[in-house]
Amino acid sequence: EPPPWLCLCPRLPCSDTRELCHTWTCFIQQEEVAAWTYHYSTKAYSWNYSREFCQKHYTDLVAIQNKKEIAHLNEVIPYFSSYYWIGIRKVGDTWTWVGTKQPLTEEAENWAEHEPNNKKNNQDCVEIYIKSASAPGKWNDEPCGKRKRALCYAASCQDMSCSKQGKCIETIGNYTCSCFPGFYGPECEYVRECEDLDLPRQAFMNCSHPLGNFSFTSECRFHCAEGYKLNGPSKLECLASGVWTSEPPQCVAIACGPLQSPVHGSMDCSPSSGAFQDNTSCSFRCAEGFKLEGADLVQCTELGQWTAPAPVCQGTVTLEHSFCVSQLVRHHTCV
Ligand SMILES: [Ca+2]
Repeated sequence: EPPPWLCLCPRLPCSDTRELCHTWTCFIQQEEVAAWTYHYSTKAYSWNYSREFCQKHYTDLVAIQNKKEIAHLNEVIPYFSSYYWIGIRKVGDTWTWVGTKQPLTEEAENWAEHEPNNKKNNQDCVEIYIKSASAPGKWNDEPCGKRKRALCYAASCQDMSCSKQGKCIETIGNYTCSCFPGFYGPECEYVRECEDLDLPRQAFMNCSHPLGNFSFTSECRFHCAEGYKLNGPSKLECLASGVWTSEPPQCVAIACGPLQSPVHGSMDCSPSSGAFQDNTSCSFRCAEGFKLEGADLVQCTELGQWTAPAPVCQGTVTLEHSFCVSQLVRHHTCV
């Protein structure tokens, strides 16, 4: 991993934007100069006021990523006799990048010869010798109260960049968007759409569309008219890829369970087709010498249930109890 000071997150602590920071460090790997634009004050201020100026109008005092960035600054910023403050100062006894509060590492240092010399023991802030003849772009420690121009940077990515629907990646003086799944467009302003759903027969559909009609994160729930039941999922979701989680369900007519003709009797159903669907009715008769016990007509309701259980045909002849037991007689009255 690159040293932490390379990872500059102007708005959030590094730990909160690790992925973003990692992207920014890629600029170093790609040897890009900078991921933002530079600005400077036309008046000269103390270091503290310079920082306030930068934070008010831009992002912060510059935090330098590498030698190439220093060369770039030395090229684009004009010469000013008292030079420019940058975002390093002594904290305790350690030179620190103030934006990230990370200590200055040896490989990042760019001190002029014999600096930092801490002359008179009060040189706690750092200037950059922009366009100096003898040490262009080098650093020098100076008393913080001295007046110099503020050298600021402004990050290009803002809170609303990429419509908050993508990762904002700083480029030189601009940014690009890497859209999150489900979004597209230069600013990630568009949301992926799924096909419109046709309402299945005998079905009701209840949809929510947080981001757009039949689009990513839309959800549709289904239920069926009375006498029908769902065959398939009760809920579909539109995925980031722009397809539904599955095909829509179908509503199929509800059927009642099988009915059997009573022993010593008969059953007559209409309609007489094999499946006992909604509105089927069955009537029962018993053979000669048997009496029907229960309902003589049952119907299949819209809830898929018979209005009553199938009846039994009971014998009218009374038999001796011992005979019943020995012959395993059923459907007769035994005494
Ligand atoms: Ca000095």
